[in-house]
Amino acid sequence: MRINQSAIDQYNSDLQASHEKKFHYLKSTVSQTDKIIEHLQRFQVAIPSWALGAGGTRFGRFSIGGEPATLEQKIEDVGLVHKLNNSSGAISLHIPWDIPANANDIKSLASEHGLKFDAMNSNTFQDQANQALSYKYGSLQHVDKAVRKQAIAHNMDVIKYGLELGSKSLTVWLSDGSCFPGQLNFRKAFQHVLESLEEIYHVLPSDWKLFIEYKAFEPNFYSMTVGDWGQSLLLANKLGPKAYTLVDLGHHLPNANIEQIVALLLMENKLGGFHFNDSKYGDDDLTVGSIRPYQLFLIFRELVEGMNARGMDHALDLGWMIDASHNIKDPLEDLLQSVEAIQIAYAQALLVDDLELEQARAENDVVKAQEILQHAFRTDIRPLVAEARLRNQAALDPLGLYRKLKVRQELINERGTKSKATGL
Ligand code: LRH
Ligand code: MN
Repeated sequence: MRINQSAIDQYNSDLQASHEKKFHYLKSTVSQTDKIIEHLQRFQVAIPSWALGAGGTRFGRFSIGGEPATLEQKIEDVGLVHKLNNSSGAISLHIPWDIPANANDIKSLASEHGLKFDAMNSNTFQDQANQALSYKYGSLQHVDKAVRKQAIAHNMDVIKYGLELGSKSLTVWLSDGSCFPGQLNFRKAFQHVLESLEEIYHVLPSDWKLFIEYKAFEPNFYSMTVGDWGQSLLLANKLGPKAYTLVDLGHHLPNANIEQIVALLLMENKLGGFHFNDSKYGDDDLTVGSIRPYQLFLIFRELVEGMNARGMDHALDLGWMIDASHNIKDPLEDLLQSVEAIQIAYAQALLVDDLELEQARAENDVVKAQEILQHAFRTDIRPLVAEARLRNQAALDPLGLYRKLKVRQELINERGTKSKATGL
């Protein structure tokens, strides 16, 4: 299924008048709107290839119909999201779930949809049918050198696929760890992971980045060998300048101050990118901004301050990716909501007057500092985000148009109700 530009233009013209009214009122109440809109127009968030079907838990999975059963159909679905919001111009592949049969064909199909290939993801957290050695007790940490070698070789294969597709980064998330006290020699496990990553780092192309994604628990429930930002940073520092940490918002212990972690990793120039989602308890992989929108805003405050302090390009110098799993929502609607929530948090963060805030901090005027932040967070910035889309020839209301065009029903008509997407 494709969405024509004329459908978007027609839809926008129906909404134009009410949009203009809201946009002009907002322009009259906030300064530097054009600068913020320019930032929003350049800001692209990559879509995970593994979040285009119905996710599930060990308790069950409820299909939604019209799921993409092939890599080509996954690219088509990300293309639909990108056509509607013109802010999702990249897909992040997971190997072996998305091995391209013919890289050139896949590359040209992606460019037809205006898509690039973001970070490649390796997978040594599942055993594949034709796999010689099991990852039951870990992969890069494993006590058996042969298992580590197998996992290293897999990561090198993933880099090869990425090179063919034009990707520029590899994300390594390890499920490695232990479930019971006594099971693991923590020092040896960490050393094995470091030595294994050194072999992978050694073959990483010079213009690539290696993202080391940490996670506090699951699927191991006593220790994770790359369990927090400190362990990820330790590895990234020991590996070298191409290695960075990756922050998945759902991978922290309860009440962790993620915005502080982000501030410090940026300060150390070791923040590589994000897996945006939201959660109330564990790695719930819920819609971005659906549970803790204020935390998301505070994280973007630290991102804007930290990136400005380093003269970084907001749109290009960090990996912006979503990592979600959809148990009950239509995946494409969920992704449209997530991109919107990210744009809103980013725009509100840009609204804050940095000098005024620093002045309040210098005077320990705690009340004023909070008022400055919450004024931005309580500003309904959505007309600005919509205007940025309008200037990018996207839909003023992507979700509204998605529903008006009955996209899910169209996909079910094309693919049936039983098609199943690879992924989680
Ligand atoms: C692990 C994770 C990782 C992916 C997987 C699909 O929880 O966040 O980023 O490999 O989800
Ligand atoms: Mn993740």
